[in-house]
Amino acid sequence: MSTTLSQLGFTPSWAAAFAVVQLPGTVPGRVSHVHRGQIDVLCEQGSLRVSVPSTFCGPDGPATGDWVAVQSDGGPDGLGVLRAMVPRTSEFRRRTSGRQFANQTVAANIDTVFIVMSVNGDLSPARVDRYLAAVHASGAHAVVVYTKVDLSPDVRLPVVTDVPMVAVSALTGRGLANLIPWLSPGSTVALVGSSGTGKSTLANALAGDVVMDTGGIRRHDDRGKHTTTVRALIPLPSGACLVDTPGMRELALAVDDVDVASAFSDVVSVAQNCRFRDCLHGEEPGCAVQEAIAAGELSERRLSSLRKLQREQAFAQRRENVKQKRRYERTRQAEVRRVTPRGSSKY
Ligand SMILES: Nc1nc2c(ncn2[C@@H]2O[C@H](COP(=O)(O)OP(=O)(O)O)[C@@H](O)[C@H]2O)c(=O)[nH]1
Ligand SMILES: [Mg+2]
Ligand SMILES: [Zn+2]
Repeated sequence: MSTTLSQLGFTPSWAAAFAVVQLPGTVPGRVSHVHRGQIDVLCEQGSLRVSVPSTFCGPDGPATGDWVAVQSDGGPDGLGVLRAMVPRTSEFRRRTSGRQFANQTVAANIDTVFIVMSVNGDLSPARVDRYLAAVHASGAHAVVVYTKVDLSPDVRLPVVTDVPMVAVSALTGRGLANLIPWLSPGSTVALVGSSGTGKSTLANALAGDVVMDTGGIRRHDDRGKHTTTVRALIPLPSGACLVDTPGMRELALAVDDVDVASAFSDVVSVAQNCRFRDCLHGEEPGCAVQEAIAAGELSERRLSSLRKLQREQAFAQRRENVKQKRRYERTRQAEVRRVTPRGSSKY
């Protein structure tokens, strides 16, 4: 199947940005999949497997949704070569699980992030708060999409904040039309959420075709691997482009997302009326936040979500500082060894 660049969201402003980085002998393309040391790039000629030179590796390397300049040949084993990355307009990032405390860009150049939650699973407003904070940091807009409403038609959906909320069933098609406002030509939407919430099924429904592998929750858990194996970048009939992401067990904010409060403007704006500037919104007299919670104008959960994320980020920052200090000391020791010839310090 061949795809035109405009179906992938190549707007005139991207063409202009590409012209800036364009190198002779390269073509523009959009990253549809990231493998180890290689990426799949959709371009005018179709899908290209492209090798990623080591200068592009690491946390700032290409992610699904990136616009890149590729040379269609010249790589090892006849692969293409990544030559340049076009600067991003937005990036949805997370901290990888495990002890590395490294950041990962899940999707780049996203206009709207659909936070996908299934109504039959554990509907967790606290988790939505967490995703909302990550979307806020990404520079994209957020929509909460509640899926599988056919399973629990009477469920009461939690209203989280003033973020748009849409309830759908990918199986019956109910509610899908309400997503149209975010699927205009040239725009890119990313689906994020835990695995099994129905992201790939929703992608197939919006594509009107089976473009993604979907799997039961059980099969996914048993094998402990993602069932999202087809493409992650899907041009939709509406002219929008969709990015499906592998499910995440728990979303941790990127290590350097320090300004968590900016994603909680509802809490912050009320807090401006606290009597004390350094109010911790606990037992202090004249705490406007506690007053708003008592009056039912602010949910207590929003305050606790903010606090939890702030604690987590402070911890991640301390870890990061220790890591950088160690790295600095290692380089310094290496330098000392380099300028001090072996044996010269003996006497
Ligand atoms: N009843 C119902 N099941 C759904 C719906 N959407 C997805 N599912 C099922 O939920 C399971 C996980 O779906 P999948 O799309 O693979 O989830 P993903 O991990 O988020 O990509 C599959 O068994 C789907 O058939 C829906 O709208 N209604
Ligand atoms: Mg999936
Ligand atoms: Zn207060």
